[in-house]
Amino acid sequence: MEQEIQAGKARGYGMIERSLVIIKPDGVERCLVGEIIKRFENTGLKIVGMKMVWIDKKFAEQHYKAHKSKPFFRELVDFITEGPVVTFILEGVHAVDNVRRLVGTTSPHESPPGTIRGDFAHLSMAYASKIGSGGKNVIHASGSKKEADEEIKLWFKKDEIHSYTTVHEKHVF
Ligand code: 3AN
Repeated sequence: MEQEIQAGKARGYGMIERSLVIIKPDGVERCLVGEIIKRFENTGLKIVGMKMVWIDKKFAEQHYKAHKSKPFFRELVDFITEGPVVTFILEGVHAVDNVRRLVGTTSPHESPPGTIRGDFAHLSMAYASKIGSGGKNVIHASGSKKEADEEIKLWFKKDEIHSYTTVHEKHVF
């Protein structure tokens, strides 16, 4: 039985995914890095790559290319380049949806307590638009598997992503 479990885990059945997370400059400057990482680690999601980077505008434009036509595109780029960010890749069962569930909804004022955006922010995107800020919502997480693949390719080189076993895998995967 144990052998079958291990073999099943190794196959993943298309359900073991990776998602990209970015703790934005507001989260880093508010010293929330440890608190945020702890929430993901508590669920058993596994960090397979991690770094602190201060991206330039060109890189930010690439990351936010899907939002190029939005009225808040410039503010988005300005905000994410305002200071260093901490980015990491999380791996686990349905990682993309699970990470978004822990992060909450785009607008912190609609994000329930218990979520990262609900617990550490409260502004609305309507307010962010009015004041011309990039919507300081602490964290970014990939919105779909396709987005996760593209974002991981953009942010991480192959040799920055690691394969190892956590002690928790016996019980949480
Ligand atoms: P999410 O980050 O939840 O996937 P998206 O992809 O819809 O949200 O939006 C990307 C980012 O754009 C959000 N994280 C937020 O910071 C910002 N944003 C969204 N709507 C607005 C808005 N109306 N005004 C300013 N910034 C916004």
